[in-house]
Amino acid sequence: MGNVEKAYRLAKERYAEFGVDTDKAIQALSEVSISLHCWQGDDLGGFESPDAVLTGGGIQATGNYPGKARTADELRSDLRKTLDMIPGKHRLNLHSMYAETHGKKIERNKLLPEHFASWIDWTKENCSGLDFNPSCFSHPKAADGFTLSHADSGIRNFWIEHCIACRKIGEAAGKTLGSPCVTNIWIPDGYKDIPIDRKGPRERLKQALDEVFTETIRPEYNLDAVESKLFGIGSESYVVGSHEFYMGYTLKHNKLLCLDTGHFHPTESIADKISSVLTFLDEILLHVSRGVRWDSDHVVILSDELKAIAEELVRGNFLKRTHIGLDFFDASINRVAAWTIGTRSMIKALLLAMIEPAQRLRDYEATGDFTARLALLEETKNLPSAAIWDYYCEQHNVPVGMKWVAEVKNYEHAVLAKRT
Ligand code: RNT
Ligand code: ZN
Repeated sequence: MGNVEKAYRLAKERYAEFGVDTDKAIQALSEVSISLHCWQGDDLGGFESPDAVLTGGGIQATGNYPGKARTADELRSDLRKTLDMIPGKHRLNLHSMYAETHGKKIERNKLLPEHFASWIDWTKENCSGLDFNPSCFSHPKAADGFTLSHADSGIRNFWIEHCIACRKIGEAAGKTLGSPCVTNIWIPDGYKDIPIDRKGPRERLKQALDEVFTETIRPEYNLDAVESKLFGIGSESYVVGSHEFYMGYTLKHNKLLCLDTGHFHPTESIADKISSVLTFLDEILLHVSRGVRWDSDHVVILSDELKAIAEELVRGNFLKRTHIGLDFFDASINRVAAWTIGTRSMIKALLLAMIEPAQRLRDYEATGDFTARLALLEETKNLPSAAIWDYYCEQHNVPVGMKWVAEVKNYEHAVLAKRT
């Protein structure tokens, strides 16, 4: 028996003393899929054209670490490498600007499922499903920062058509892959400085969304989500699609609300929102990210906030109603490593939540023994969870501990370094 298994056996006994079945927990963990965002691999560049407009929307990646994927094949290769470092079966989250049009310029409002055929095939081989996003930024028609809520009906209609096209692509992907595609709409619309009219753009956005969602698509193929934001770079004073706006919209129209962990006031807890919104909504989408000061998209780490989110999902039995997507982009470190760190952290957080001595904590709470509740929460923090995690990785044939870093460095030397 190797050391990893030996350590697991001991850890399993320790957890059993607290009434936790670690075998059961790792089985449950293997059933959770995380949606990996394609855009970490190329700093949100996409493949529309080499001279694509790469800014706008306040979501530009910073850093110039060498080796960024330049083509869809390179991106898929990097994603494959990432998946090899991550235990479990996961999903791919694609943006429409990663279409493969084979040199032909296709306007975003004319995109079709065929432009994503290679992605869908690849997903079938490598992932458990595909999620999708209209790209309402990095485009001349988004240059002034407004899209679906634009005052110009021509521009508004272009983005409405784009979102409709994306829902159809989502539907086709969901049908082919046998797993519903979550198509998430995020728009950058907002003002840097104080607006006079906060109402008008919101009325236009509501109307535009109604048009986007006119056609009913079967939920076993496509699920619609909308993503709010408090502010962005260049939209500090006003964002049309605020939390209250989309909360209202999703409740009224039974859509999925997307909560991005970087899109709230820095002291707000996203974990605390989950049980509130899921009291009224059927399902939600999470964009797990890490806000640092004004940036909302640092690589996810095993922070208290991440742990709290995972705890809420497990404690509330919300995993079946929550689609977990990642949303960060860092161009200052190896991109495959960034993906791997963020995804492994998300899975670790879920594992920690699943091996929490839940019953005992609930009993303490129910009997009003808040002293023991706090004491056990603290004692739980350094139970030997690392041994469970290592064993989980080993069981799933992915590198244990820092071994994955060595593998990613090899990949960097062999593949990434050759991209100039
Ligand atoms: C931007 C949103 C959005 C994007 C991706 C690329 O603030 O978080 O989700 O990051 O769609
Ligand atoms: Zn997001």
